[in-house]
Amino acid sequence: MPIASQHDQQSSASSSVTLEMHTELAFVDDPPDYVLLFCVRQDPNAEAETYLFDAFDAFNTIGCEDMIELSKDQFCFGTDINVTENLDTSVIDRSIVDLVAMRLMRYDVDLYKRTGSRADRAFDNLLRALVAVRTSIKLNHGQLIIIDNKRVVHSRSHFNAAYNGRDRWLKRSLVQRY
Ligand SMILES: O=C(O)CCC(=O)C(=O)O
Ligand SMILES: [Fe+2]
Repeated sequence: MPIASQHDQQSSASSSVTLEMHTELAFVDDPPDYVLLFCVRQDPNAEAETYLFDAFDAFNTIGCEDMIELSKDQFCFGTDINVTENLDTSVIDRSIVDLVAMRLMRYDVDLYKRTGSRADRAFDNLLRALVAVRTSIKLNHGQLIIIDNKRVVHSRSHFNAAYNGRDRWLKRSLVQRY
């Protein structure tokens, strides 16, 4: 739900800013496999839009060199503001793409730490390819979407929040295979 103090931050409690493109928990060793978003209440003006970006489609349009770059253990993602655990954010040894499984391991525009190397260009080229395959959904009450977190990047438009008990309300679950 929107929280006034986080209205313009990159958090799921924001509302006045676009929540940037991400997969869940990009900064952990093994991010969750699925994200479930259940809409308890849509925003009264039905402005909020959830955007989905299928990496399988994006992979088709980026070059081999970028794919190889993205598969190297050389990317660093910081933790997000809702994570209170003391995680080490200095890890620069994560890959974005698993080339064998053709899976997207992680992606987060806000948390990505640039290094000024060739890796940044591959990150940006993937961003362009993802943006080109964007689809969207306006979740209505009672609807649930299940997002494959190792295939699909998601984000959310800005929307109006009134903090009057009638704001948009989603419940999120993260699911891990074992
Ligand atoms: O509000 C949305 O539609 C998506 C929010 C989101 O990305 C999340 O809660 O992880
Ligand atoms: Fe999310």
